[in-house]
Amino acid sequence: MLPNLKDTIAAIATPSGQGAVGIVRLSGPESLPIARKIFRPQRKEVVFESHKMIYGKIYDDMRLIDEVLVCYMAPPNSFTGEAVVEIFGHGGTFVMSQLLAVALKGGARLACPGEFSYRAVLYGKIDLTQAEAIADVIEAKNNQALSVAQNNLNGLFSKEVKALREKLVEMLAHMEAEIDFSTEEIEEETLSVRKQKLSEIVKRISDMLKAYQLGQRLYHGVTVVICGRPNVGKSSLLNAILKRDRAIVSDCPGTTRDTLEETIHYRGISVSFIDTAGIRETHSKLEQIGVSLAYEKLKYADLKLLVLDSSQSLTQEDLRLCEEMASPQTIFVQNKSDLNQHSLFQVALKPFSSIKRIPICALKREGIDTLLNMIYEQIIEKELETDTIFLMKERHRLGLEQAIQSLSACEKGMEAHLSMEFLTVDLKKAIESLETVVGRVTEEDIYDKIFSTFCIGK
Ligand SMILES: Nc1nc2c(ncn2[C@@H]2O[C@H](COP(=O)(O)OP(=O)(O)OP(=O)(O)O)[C@@H](O)[C@H]2O)c(=O)[nH]1
Ligand SMILES: [Mg+2]
Repeated sequence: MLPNLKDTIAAIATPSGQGAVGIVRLSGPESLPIARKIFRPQRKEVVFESHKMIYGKIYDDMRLIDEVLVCYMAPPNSFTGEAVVEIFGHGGTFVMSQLLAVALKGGARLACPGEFSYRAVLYGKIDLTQAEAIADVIEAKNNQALSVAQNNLNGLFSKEVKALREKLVEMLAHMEAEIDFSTEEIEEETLSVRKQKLSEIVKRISDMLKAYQLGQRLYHGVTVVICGRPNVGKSSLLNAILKRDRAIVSDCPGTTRDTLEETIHYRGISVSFIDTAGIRETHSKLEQIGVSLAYEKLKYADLKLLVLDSSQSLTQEDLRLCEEMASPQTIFVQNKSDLNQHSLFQVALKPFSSIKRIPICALKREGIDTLLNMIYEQIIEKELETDTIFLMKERHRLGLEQAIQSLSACEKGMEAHLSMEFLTVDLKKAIESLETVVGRVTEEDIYDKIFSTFCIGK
């Protein structure tokens, strides 16, 4: 449900807990009158000027609540674009809740989750992607995610989408003019120039979609599944990565039955490693469950480590797994490099020369850093070299994908020499899809889909 925008809202804007300073924020038409009611400046003659701190005390009738600094921000030069008052008090949980209570008693309503940011969007202070980025900056779990969120907050992403939208609007205007007037009067863009422009826009949007996946990985972290037949050293590898004995290791094939998941932070990215049961045909019910769990985890892996025992020749099971898993998302980990390599080991691997591989010794923790680096490069670094801006929301992806679909339909239509009326329908759809990414969605949509997930005070 949409909150009432006529209300003046208040909330504690700083995190709960002990802090040197805490802020209660008010936004709305009554902010200043409420501040006048509850705040007594030290120097009686001072007047509220925009963006100026005033020192004084907050009272609940006669009862002193806190010694504070108060800052008034006149519209439209505030975070929400409305009249905003921020009260900087002493940051204890109790004091803050008392300050908030006085503001509410003075006539404000407690803000709904995300309502400050929601108002900021409605009053044109920030756009949707920036509002979402606020939540992301606050929630960002690691450095990479933080810089991605900041990119969005700075509006880089929306600037790009808006620029693409402008180009399409311009093209649409030309095309509509051609429908309305006879073609001699209009300086006509040739069909090929127009096609060229469209395909450039499609290319740019597909780059952004690729970056979406990377953004997801940076933000949520990545999952790496360790798999292979029994006894090759999967659990030893997990332990070597974690530098502690997390998983049971034994020379008895079929030791690991369950999946074990542990997360490390590597160069600012959280990487979850999942150790799985050794994959083999088995009559043991428990082991069978373990094997199907392993396959389940493999489905959602960002990267797969297929562990092989290089001191032995590849078994039928190894070969089957190599074939099943041969893909750019797989690394062959040749374990037990401390033992003599079996003479047939490399020979058997010949058909898989395109797959990345690395020798390691999990037992002595040799080659682990190189492996981690390889994982990092595989998932992150290569793609980071692109200059694309990263997106983080499913909503962005959907909007961009729909835009591409409509643009492709438009391109096909051009090739088939369809009439301009048909082409403009697709173009309009594409423009609308881009608009769902940066704005112009219904207000109810905005509130329900985005802001209601924020915490109060943002
Ligand atoms: N020499 C040598 N032995 C290793 C190495 N890595 C693991 N092993 C041994 O190989 C045996 C199996 O190791 P695990 O880590 O339990 O193997 P696993 O793949 O998890 O086995 P399952 O859980 O049964 O599927 C143990 O005896 C380990 O000590 C290594 O690098 N060199
Ligand atoms: Mg194991």
